[in-house]
Amino acid sequence: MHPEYLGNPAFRIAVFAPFNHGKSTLLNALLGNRALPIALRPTTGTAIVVKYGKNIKTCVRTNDGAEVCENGTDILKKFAVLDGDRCMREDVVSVEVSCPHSLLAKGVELIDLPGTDDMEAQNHLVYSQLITVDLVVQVLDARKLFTLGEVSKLQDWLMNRGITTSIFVLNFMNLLEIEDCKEVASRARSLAGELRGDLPNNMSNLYRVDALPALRARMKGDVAAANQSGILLFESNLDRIVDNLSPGIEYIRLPRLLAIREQLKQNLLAQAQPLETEVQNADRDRQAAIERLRGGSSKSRMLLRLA
Ligand SMILES: Nc1nc2c(ncn2[C@@H]2O[C@H](COP(=O)(O)OP(=O)(O)OP(=O)(O)O)[C@@H](O)[C@H]2O)c(=O)[nH]1
Ligand SMILES: [Mg+2]
Repeated sequence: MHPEYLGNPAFRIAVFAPFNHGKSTLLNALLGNRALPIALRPTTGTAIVVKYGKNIKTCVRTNDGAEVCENGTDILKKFAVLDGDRCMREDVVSVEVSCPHSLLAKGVELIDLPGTDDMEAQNHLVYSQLITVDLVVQVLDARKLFTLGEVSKLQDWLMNRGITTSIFVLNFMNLLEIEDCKEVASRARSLAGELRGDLPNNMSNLYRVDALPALRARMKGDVAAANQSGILLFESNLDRIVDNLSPGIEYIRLPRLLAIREQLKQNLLAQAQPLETEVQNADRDRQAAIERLRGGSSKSRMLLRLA
């Protein structure tokens, strides 16, 4: 976690889901631009932080200290997309895209993350990023019958780290048969109801967005289609959530620091335990040796006095 975590004025929102759930498509739909790489195979290959800028521009820093900045986002293909073996580039330190958008202009940062459940390195990166964000947007795939168990495992992980602000986006409803929509929607509602966390009562934690139709509608400027895709409602509610949570951001962040500090403490204690046992054993052996010497010959007693 960054040492300036508590003082960072940006409100950070990250998307979270297994690969191919439409995380990048959702963010693109919000931005109204195909800025972030999207594809059918595992795609996003690092944390891409989207910040406000008048024009679209990408800056990549690598571990040799170099920084490459280019207009547009084409260089993401080189630095921020998984290779044919679904591996990330190890030399990339940070990737930032600047983009014009009213949410970003307010100081929001959107973070596109790699998908989980494919490679361990990506999982590790995603989880290390999640503990630094103020709101987690969990994307659900309506075509997969998600169980409460699957989703609440993540929720437990978040809660154990003091992360209580997350919302759900139900994607791919546009690909379901009409008769299945009702059941999936009701399942998602009950799941979101069980996992409300700390959002204000008057704010929903579940949004239906058809990410790809939303992106297409946004790019065409088709307001009716955008409305139908759910992206407009999602966007305006995201705005409300940010307005509502931003003033008390320290109350979101401090519990996380405390939870993480506690976890680190417990980890360190667990690591110290074998050493502690070894020291105790050595102490016990020494005491036993001393006792033996006490009961022994005068030569032993002389050694004892020296001990
Ligand atoms: N039909 C349909 N396709 C979608 C929708 N949302 C996303 N897709 C497609 O699903 C595929 C995966 O989308 P991405 O946005 O790259 O998924 P992701 O979760 O970012 O994937 P990773 O970066 O690999 O973790 C792309 O081919 C998108 O075009 C949707 O609502 N409807
Ligand atoms: Mg992606």
